[in-house]
Amino acid sequence: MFCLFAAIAMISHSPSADSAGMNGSGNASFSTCSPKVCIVGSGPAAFYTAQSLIKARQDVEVDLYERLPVPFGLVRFGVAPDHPEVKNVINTFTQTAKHSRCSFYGNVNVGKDVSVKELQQAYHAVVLSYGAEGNRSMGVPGEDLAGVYSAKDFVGWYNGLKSLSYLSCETAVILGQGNVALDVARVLLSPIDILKKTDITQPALEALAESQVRRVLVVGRRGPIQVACTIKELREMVNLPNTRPDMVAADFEGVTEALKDLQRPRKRLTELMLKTALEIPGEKEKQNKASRFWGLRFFRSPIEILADPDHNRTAGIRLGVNRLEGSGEGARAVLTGEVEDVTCGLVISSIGYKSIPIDPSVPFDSRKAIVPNNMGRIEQAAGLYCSGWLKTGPTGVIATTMNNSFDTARSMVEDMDLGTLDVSAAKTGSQSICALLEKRGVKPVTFSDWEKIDTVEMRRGEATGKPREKLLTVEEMLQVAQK
Ligand SMILES: Cc1cc2nc3c(=O)[nH]c(=O)nc-3n(C[C@H](O)[C@H](O)[C@H](O)COP(=O)(O)OP(=O)(O)OC[C@H]3O[C@@H](n4cnc5c(N)ncnc54)[C@H](O)[C@@H]3O)c2cc1C
Ligand SMILES: NC(=O)c1ccc[n+]([C@@H]2O[C@H](COP(=O)([O-])OP(=O)(O)OC[C@H]3O[C@@H](n4cnc5c(N)ncnc54)[C@H](OP(=O)(O)O)[C@@H]3O)[C@@H](O)[C@H]2O)c1
Ligand SMILES: *[C@@H]1O[C@H](CO)[C@@H](O)[C@H](O)[C@H]1NC(C)=O
Ligand SMILES: *[C@@H]1O[C@H](CO)[C@@H](O)[C@H](O)[C@H]1NC(C)=O
Ligand SMILES: *[C@@H]1O[C@H](CO)[C@@H](O)[C@H](O)[C@H]1NC(C)=O
Ligand SMILES: *[C@@H]1O[C@H](CO)[C@@H](O)[C@H](O)[C@H]1NC(C)=O
Ligand SMILES: CC(=O)N[C@H]1CO[C@H](CO)[C@@H](O)[C@@H]1O
Repeated sequence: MFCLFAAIAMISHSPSADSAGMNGSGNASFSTCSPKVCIVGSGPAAFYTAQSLIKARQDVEVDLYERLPVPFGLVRFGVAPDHPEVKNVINTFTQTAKHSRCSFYGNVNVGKDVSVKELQQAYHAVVLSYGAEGNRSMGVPGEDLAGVYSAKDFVGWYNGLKSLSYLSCETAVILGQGNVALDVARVLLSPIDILKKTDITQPALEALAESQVRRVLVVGRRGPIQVACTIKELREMVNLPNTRPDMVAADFEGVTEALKDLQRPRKRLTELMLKTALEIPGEKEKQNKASRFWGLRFFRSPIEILADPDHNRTAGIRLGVNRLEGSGEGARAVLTGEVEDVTCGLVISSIGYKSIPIDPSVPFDSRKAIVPNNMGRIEQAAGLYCSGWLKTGPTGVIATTMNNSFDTARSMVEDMDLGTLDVSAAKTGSQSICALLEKRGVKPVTFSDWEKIDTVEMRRGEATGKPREKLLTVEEMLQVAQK
């Protein structure tokens, strides 16, 4: 109560007090009493939650804590290099980060460097927006052989998060038929001339230039009507230069008849698949010259990764043949007992990401792999909120994440207005957290530090005609940031 009174008094008596409170750099009593919110993560969920909070309340101050020295989450480390237009959201995120009531602290691993309890003591509210950093595992023998990767690691490799590569085989099998699977298939088969103009990492570009991979099979456990990808991404495969689709016409039995019952987006997607599958190969001139193939395979579940006994490497995959129970999007795959072996040297499991718990004090539903919440309010934990993939599970495009983050911000503002989220006591915010981090030898990377990294990356890219050449290790990033 006292704080609120002081703030009002200051605004009405001093013409400069308003700006002192608003820009967050003044340290009048108004500033210490404004609601302080901390967000864990700096992907789309974190930035859209911050943006919405700052807009809805003129007094709230928001600090973002990010594990990596660089911001933007999957926009930097997930989105495919040949989709630069998707990354334009970075401009909006940068505006938010530069807002006077928003601060970025990179290189802070929440759960390790600082606990959620400590954040809760320093802030009125804590929003967990740390995404889905784990992978769903196939749970089949051979998953740990050389030549088997999760899509998460493979995507991380071409986007600068990991070092791995083994592309000296002819056939790659991708499990799962979502958009991530198609991203991976497209990058594996894209002409180097296209990739070299993107922000793909140099080591990945070099490995892809030498790649022996000629054939990529994208395998789903259910049928054509149940694929998880969207039409834009399928069309990109169909139009990929120098490649030819290689489908099994028998997989499409009954699909033409089922078209009439499908909703419009699913119907158009299925029509494109049908046309691609049933088109006579070699019909188009470009197809005659194609030296690379991609195909969707249906009704197959992974049973075992087969090893080359001499080298302990992947030599193939055993797939179980399924039949469908039920119809439409809810149909279930059931093993028939029949199996089929496919020779391949590379297996990429793209069956979805998975959130992981980062702090034992936070409720976590391990079955659904999300934080249990009601409109972003974490259940049984006052002052704790969540947004993004941690809240919903690892599905949805950036626009979906934006919507659900706005919903979380709306819940928070409601709670502040109603008083169910108490923001009356003064909180120390980043001041005490930074002191803690310093004691622990952790040096946060600020947003202007990130801008130094950004500048270096763009300058390095200019030399080779790419939008940027990413720094590949945390050490390198810190070196540039802290210069
Ligand atoms: C491979 C791939 C490609 C995609 N391509 C597209 C696309 O083309 N178009 C589209 O619209 N959508 C795309 N998406 C979906 C989109 O990326 C997601 O909707 C969105 O990124 C989810 O946002 P988020 O903030 O919840 O998670 P994330 O983007 O994952 O952000 C989470 C952040 O939290 C940080 N973090 C994790 N743990 C900690 C910790 N302990 N302490 C502090 N920080 C932590 C992470 O480093 C990360 O920066 C793609 C997704 C994937 C996986
Ligand atoms: N360009 C873009 O806009 C873009 C790019 C990348 C990602 N994204 C978005 O990011 C989100 C995540 O994408 P995603 O591809 O990781 O996930 P997804 O869309 O959920 O696809 C997962 C795929 O894995 C399969 N699968 C799941 N568990 C399996 C199992 N145990 N065995 C075999 N197959 C299994 C699913 O089949 P079932 O259907 O049978 O479960 C599905 O085909 C999606 O919403 C996607 O649209 C968008
Ligand atoms: C913020 O407020 C302080 C104190 O009134 C003032 O000196 C400073 O110039 C302001 N900064 C910005 C960026 O507005
Ligand atoms: C503002 O805070 C800083 C340290 O946080 C302190 O050094 C300074 O004296 C304070 N200024 C005023 C006007 O209170
Ligand atoms: C393959 O694995 C087996 C058992 O793990 C091991 O004994 C053998 O030395 C390995 N061979 C090679 C070539 O790595
Ligand atoms: C986001 O919300 C808006 C407004 O409610 C809606 O029109 C839009 O379809 C939603 N987008 C997604 C991807 O969910
Ligand atoms: C194939 C793969 O990369 N699997 C990883 C999935 O994530 C777990 C941890 O959650 C790792 O242990 C696996 O190696």
